[in-house]
Amino acid sequence: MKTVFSPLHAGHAGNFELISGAIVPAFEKPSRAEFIKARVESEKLGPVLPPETHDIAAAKQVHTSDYIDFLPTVWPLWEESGRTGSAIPFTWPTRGLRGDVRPQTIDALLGFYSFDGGASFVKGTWEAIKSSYDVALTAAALVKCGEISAFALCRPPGHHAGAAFMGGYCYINNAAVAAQWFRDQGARRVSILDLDYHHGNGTQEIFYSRDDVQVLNLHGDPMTEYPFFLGHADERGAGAGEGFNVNYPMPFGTAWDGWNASLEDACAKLAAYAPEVVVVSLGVDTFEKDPISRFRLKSADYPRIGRRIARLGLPTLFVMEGGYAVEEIGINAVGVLTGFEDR
Ligand code: FKS
Ligand code: ZN
Repeated sequence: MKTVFSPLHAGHAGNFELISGAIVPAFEKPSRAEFIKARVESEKLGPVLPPETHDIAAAKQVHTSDYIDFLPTVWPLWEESGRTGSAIPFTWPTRGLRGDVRPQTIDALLGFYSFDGGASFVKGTWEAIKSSYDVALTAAALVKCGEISAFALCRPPGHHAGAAFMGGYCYINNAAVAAQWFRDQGARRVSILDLDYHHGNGTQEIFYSRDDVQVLNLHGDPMTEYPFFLGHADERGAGAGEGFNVNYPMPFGTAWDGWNASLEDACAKLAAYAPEVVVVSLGVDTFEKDPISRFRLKSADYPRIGRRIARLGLPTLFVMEGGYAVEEIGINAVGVLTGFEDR
């Protein structure tokens, strides 16, 4: 399997986040991608290719044009306002406030285009976002051109980003962009299988009213787990999309047996939908030693996931999302991929 990777992710570094009452270095850090790349190489998964540069237009097929245009302006506006450090949102137009009026200062715009303070900017953040987008589309093109599968080693991740907002370490929704790109290239139906520990609220929002992209999501129950405000089992899609969004919220402590039962059900629904291509939002923060998550999957479980996905017999694009146990992130992520190749 070919991997697409860009070193430009590394400029998105030194970010901070608010967690458990303290501001700490962000868990989403450059070494994550480097450990995965190292494991791709040591396991001889296949060649590691640089991305080709893609026009930003494909991002605007799933995100609003004004949101995408905002992203490269953040750091310049931040510097113009005389600040250093990290640009972090801190005020949101929630219930009772005006979310329909686009404000004018950088602090206001950061809040207007986000749902939490988890997507911050440093100097190299936009270049990393763009490279992650290029990685996803380059890997998607490999699948379109006949590869059975490809691995988009994206960083930053994407599945929390909605049509007009960032959050949860995510800016451009790489998996959604790729799925839409497959549609625009002629695929009639695309399935997105989101295996990250956290619900892919952005992906759900983007495709919620559509029947041409099926979205299946396995995750920690939002009653108790981030992102809290989406991802319940009764969210099944709207209008033409009714029945094409499927959520599998699971309790803290879920281990292989419980998680695999959800995977089996999701795979059955996916097979019944008969898509032309599958996009896997590959998060490995379901791991028992993940520092911010509460499922109990073991390293030996990840190849089993890959084997199950391979049994669908469909062209498959793997798009990297979360995973914070950096020592094992490569073993687990690449474990899915070698499992897919049944080796
Ligand atoms: C407050 C604590 C909230 C945010 C967790 C974000 C998870 C991101 C992810 C992704 F795949 F997008 F990377 N924790 N700062 O793993 O879902
Ligand atoms: Zn996650």
